[in-house]
Amino acid sequence: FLKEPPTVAVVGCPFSGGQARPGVDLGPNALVEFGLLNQIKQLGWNVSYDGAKPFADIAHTRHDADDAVDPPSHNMKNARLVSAVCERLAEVVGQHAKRGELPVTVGGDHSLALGSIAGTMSKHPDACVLWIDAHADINTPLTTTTGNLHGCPVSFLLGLDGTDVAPFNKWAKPCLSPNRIVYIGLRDVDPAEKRILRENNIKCFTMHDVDKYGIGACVQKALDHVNPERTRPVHLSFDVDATDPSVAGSTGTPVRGGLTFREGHYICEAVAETGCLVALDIMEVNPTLGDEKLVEQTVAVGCSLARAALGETLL
Ligand code: HAR
Ligand code: MN
Ligand code: MN
Ligand code: MN
Repeated sequence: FLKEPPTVAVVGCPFSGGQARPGVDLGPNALVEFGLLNQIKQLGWNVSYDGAKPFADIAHTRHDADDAVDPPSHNMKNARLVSAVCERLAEVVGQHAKRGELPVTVGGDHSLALGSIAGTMSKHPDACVLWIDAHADINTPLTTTTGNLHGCPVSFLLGLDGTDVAPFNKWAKPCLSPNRIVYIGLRDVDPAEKRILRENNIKCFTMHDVDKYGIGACVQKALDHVNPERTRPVHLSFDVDATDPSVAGSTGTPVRGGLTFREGHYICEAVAETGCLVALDIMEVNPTLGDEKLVEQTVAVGCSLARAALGETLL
C-alpha cells in the first residue's frame, strides 16, 4: 500500500479540547523529546515531522477553549474547536497518505481519531480500523453524558443517528461501516454505547475475551473479522489507556484491569506482520499526570507501541 522508499510522517497534534484534563496536548512533544523520530529512523524508515505547524493557526488548540466563544452545542463541549482541528488533521493525514507515506498521528486526545481516520479513508476508502482502548468512544451527541468529544469519534465516522450536526457535518461525512471496525481492550463502556455496539453488530474483544482466549487468538479473530483476506489497508488507533494503568498510567481516564505491556505490544506486532498497516494513532498520553517515573514510563510505552507497529521485532 505504501510507496518506496517508505516514509513515516509523524503528525504531532497538541490538542486537548476533546476532554476535560489539561496536559494531553503536551503528549506529542513528550514522545518526540523521548526520541520517537530517531527510533523510527532506526527501523529503516524515512521520517518527516512538521511539529505543531499544521495546527498553528487554529486558536486554542490547548485546553483553554472558551465556552463563550465555543458554547456547548447538542451537549458537545468545544465542538467548533474539535471540529476545526479534526478537519485540519484529516487534510494533513490525507495528504501524507496520498503521497504514499504512513502517517503516525501522535495525540492529543482521542477525538483526533475522527480526523486521522477520515484522512486515511480519503486515500484508502476500503480500509479497516482496529480500535485499541478501554473505552468504545462511540457515544453520539445524543447519548454522551459528559459532552467530551473524545468519547464520540467513532459515532461520527459511522454516521450514527445524531451525528449529522454542525459544525461536523460541514466536512465529516460517514466513511466507515460497522463491520470494518473492531475493538480490543474494552472494559469501561457506557450503557448507551453497549446498546449502540449491539444494534450495529460491532465486533468487540473486551478484556473478558482477552482473558478467556488470550491476546493471540483475539487479534487473529479481530483481523479475520475486518480483514479476512488480509488485503485491506489497516488503520490502527491505539489509545494508551487500553493498557493497564501500571503500564501507561499518565493518561486522563485510566481504568484498572487493562492490557499488559506484552499484550499491548503484541497487538502492534501482529498488525505490523500483516504488512497492511497504512496509518497509526498513538493517543491520550498526558505527561502532566503522575510522578516523573510514571510519566517517563508512559511516554516510553507510547514510543515502543509505535515502534512495534512499525516493524520492530524482538529478534
Ligand atoms: N464514555 C465516556 C464518555 O463518553 C468516557 C470516554 C473516555 N474516553 C477516552 N477515550 N478516554 O477512550 O465521556
Ligand atoms: Mn507534513
Ligand atoms: Mn479512546
Ligand atoms: Mn480510552
